[in-house]
Amino acid sequence: MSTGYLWHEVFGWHDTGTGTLFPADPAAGHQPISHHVAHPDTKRRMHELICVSGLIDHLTRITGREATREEITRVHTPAHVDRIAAESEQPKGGDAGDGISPFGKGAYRIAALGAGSAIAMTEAVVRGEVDNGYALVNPAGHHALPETGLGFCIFNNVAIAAKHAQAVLGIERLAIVDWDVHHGNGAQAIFADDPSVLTVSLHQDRCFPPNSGLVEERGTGAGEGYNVNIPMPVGCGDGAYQYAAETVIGPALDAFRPELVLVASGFDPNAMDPLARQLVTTRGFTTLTRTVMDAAERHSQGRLVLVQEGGYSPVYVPFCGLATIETLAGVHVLDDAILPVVGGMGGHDLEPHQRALVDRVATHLGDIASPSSA
Ligand code: 3YP
Ligand code: ZN
Repeated sequence: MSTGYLWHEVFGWHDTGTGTLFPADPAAGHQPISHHVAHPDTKRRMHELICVSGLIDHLTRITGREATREEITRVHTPAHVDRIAAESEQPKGGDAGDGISPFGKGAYRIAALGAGSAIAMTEAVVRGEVDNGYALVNPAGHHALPETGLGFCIFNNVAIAAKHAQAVLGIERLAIVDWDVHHGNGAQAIFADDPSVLTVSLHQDRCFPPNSGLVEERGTGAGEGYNVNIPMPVGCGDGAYQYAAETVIGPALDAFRPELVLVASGFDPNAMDPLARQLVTTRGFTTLTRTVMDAAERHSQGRLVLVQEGGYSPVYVPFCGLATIETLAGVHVLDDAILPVVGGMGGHDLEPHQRALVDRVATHLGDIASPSSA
């Protein structure tokens, strides 16, 4: 068993500015602040815990590279790539596209390194250099659409890796599971009419993007049935997440039988996150990780690649990431120091309204065909 791991120091140099969600603007009442909510220190702290805990000694370091323009434009329009490149040359940088996603000078190359790192980890797994892998990239990617960035995302790292796997690595059918607490709208849109890519998003109901990620969004044309949204009600803990994993995520992967599983791994369902209202602990992330590992074992020769998305608690994200990668690697090096607090708070038992939502999603899984049943 070997697990790939990737982080690059320059991911910690992504400059998100001195606003928190909106740019600093004293006249509008937006006081400057030292840290944007998506400041990269949260992910850097996760990397440092992976090192200091000794988990790093159980992992195989994979080296990333910048994605090429050709690789990025498998997903994004040339106009989007050109705009990011041009704003990236400006002394004060620019914005990914929605006005709340600022970036500093030079961000193009950091974002290209994020996308290229997702590609590099996917190559390492598909070529059998490692069994599975975790690419701790920054900035995130899962909201980015072909023509624009959105929600702190510049390029859609996971979608770019998926297109690369199909174009270059000989993979025909793959699944993208997105457990970031916000909707995986990017992959949903990019692969909407494509039945060769199953997209499953587990997120908080209508959290972000606004009104996105409803159960009824199920893919279009030939892709109908191959997009699965699980819009969890606010206040879901480990029990609700476990029920969603065993009732929808595992069975959807069993129905589809992908050759490769990619995960958009956000830790913002965590119980201390400022940008959502879920209660998940390391127990929940461990359950999610086991669920995709077991499915990849059954259908994909274990080929599983996790790519970092959101997560905004500088205190808890490092433990969530540690537990996730420990699970991938089959080792335990350090207990979750926060679990005695957040794990004992209540809210972790499956509630009837949570069960009802998950059961409603599960009624649609019969539309997913695997190669043998197609
Ligand atoms: C963008 C503005 C409000 C919520 C925020 C979501 C960013 C994120 O973590 N997406 O996965
Ligand atoms: Zn998120």
